[in-house]
Order: sequence, then C-alpha cells, then structure tokens
Amino acid sequence: MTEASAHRYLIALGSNQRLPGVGRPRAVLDAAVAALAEGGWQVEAVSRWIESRPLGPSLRRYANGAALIAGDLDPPEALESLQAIERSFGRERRGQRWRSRTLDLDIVLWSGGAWHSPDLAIPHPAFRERRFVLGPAEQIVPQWRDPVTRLTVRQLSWRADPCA
Ligand code: PH2
Ligand code: MG
Ligand code: MG
Repeated sequence: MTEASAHRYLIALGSNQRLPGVGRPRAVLDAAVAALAEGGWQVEAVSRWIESRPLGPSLRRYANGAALIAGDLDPPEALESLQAIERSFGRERRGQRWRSRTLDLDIVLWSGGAWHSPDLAIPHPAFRERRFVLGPAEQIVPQWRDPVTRLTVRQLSWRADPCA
C-alpha cells in the first residue's frame, strides 16, 4: 500500500487560447489534467468545465475549472511543478499582465493552511471574489474551509457577486 500524500491542493484551471495540436480551451484543460497526473500528482477530483467572461483586458472567453490534487511537494515545489506544466503548454510570462493564455494553473487552497512568500500566496488572494473559481471549486470541495475567513467554499460561492 502506498503512503498517504503529504499535501493536497485545490487548483484553478483557466485557458482562453487554442493550443496548436491540442485544440480549443476545453481540450487544453483536459490535457492539463492528464499532464498533472503524468507529472506525479494524484488527481482526486475534477470539476466540470465552465465558460466565463474574461475578467481584465483580454477579449476571449475562458474555459475554467478546478481540480483537487495530492502529492508530496511542498508549496514552492508545487508552484514550480505547475509552472513547468504551464510552460509545456506554451504559456509565456513576458508582457502584459492577464494577457490571453493557453493555460493558467493557480493554487487556490492548500491542506496546510496559509503560505506567504514573495512569489506565492495561499489562499489565492482573489479567489473569494471570482465566480469562475468558486463555482467549479464548489462542485468538488464544498466543505473546504478558507483558513482566512473560516467560511467554506460553498459559503464563499453563495456570497460571491453573481456578475463577477
Ligand atoms: N484569469 C485571469 C484574468 N481573467 N477571466 C476569466 N474569466 N477566467 C480566468 O481564469 C481569468 C480571467 C488571470 O489569471
Ligand atoms: Mg496564474
Ligand atoms: Mg489566474
């Protein structure tokens, strides 16, 4: 029998650009889940994909979703693993903030609670206001409690502005 994983992460997935050879944003998210599993993560749950209006300057609609993953990497290593997958999907970090992207993998919540370092903040600082994160997250981890507000994902989802 294998040991239980040391860490669990709630990941928000987003894409609003086709990827040659993979396809439209929904197919990119399907492929990203496969890449997480190939990268050594145990993918414990995946939401349905939703389509959402872009927040910010980008004009293209997004496919968004959430995944619950488990593994032994601590937060900085987990971030590196997710960024390596983003890069392998052609994601560029140069240029405008919030530009269109083939793949965005954000750490939203961590089983260890809160984490703060210069390049990583957990919980994700904006997740409580984002319906395109909370809606999918509610499908898979409704009872997970935000360590900052002490509200569950379901409570945050009910509270979030329906237009955000
Ligand atoms: N991600 C952003 C900026 N704007 N809008 C939607 N609808 N979905 C996203 O995932 C998203 C966004 C930055 O990561
Ligand atoms: Mg990101
Ligand atoms: Mg993001």
